[in-house]
Amino acid sequence: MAGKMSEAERDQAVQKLDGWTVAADRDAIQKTFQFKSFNAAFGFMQRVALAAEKMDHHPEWFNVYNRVDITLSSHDVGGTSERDIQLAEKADRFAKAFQE
Ligand code: H2B
Repeated sequence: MAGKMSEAERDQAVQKLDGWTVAADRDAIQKTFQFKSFNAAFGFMQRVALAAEKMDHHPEWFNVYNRVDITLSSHDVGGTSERDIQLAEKADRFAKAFQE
């Protein structure tokens, strides 16, 4: 189980990700994904859900129509961990497939 990242570690890792930012009000990372349709958004969510379940690491998310807001944090360590970064990278990869 990956430990909590320091602020510096987290900020550096987030900069390497595509479009993810640190949440304003808590130690978490977030990104808004936009798709062409609800179908594409929900397809993406299903793909992320399967990966999340496999990792035993689950997103906080909100969907309306073609938009999916995702917040990632590691509740067990009370902040951001390497697992959040890994899930963010996976989400980015899956999103590309549903945005083509
Ligand atoms: N997801 C996230 N995002 N953070 C966690 O700390 C976490 C989780 N813990 N999914 C897992 C499940 C924990 O509740 C179980 C008991 O391992």
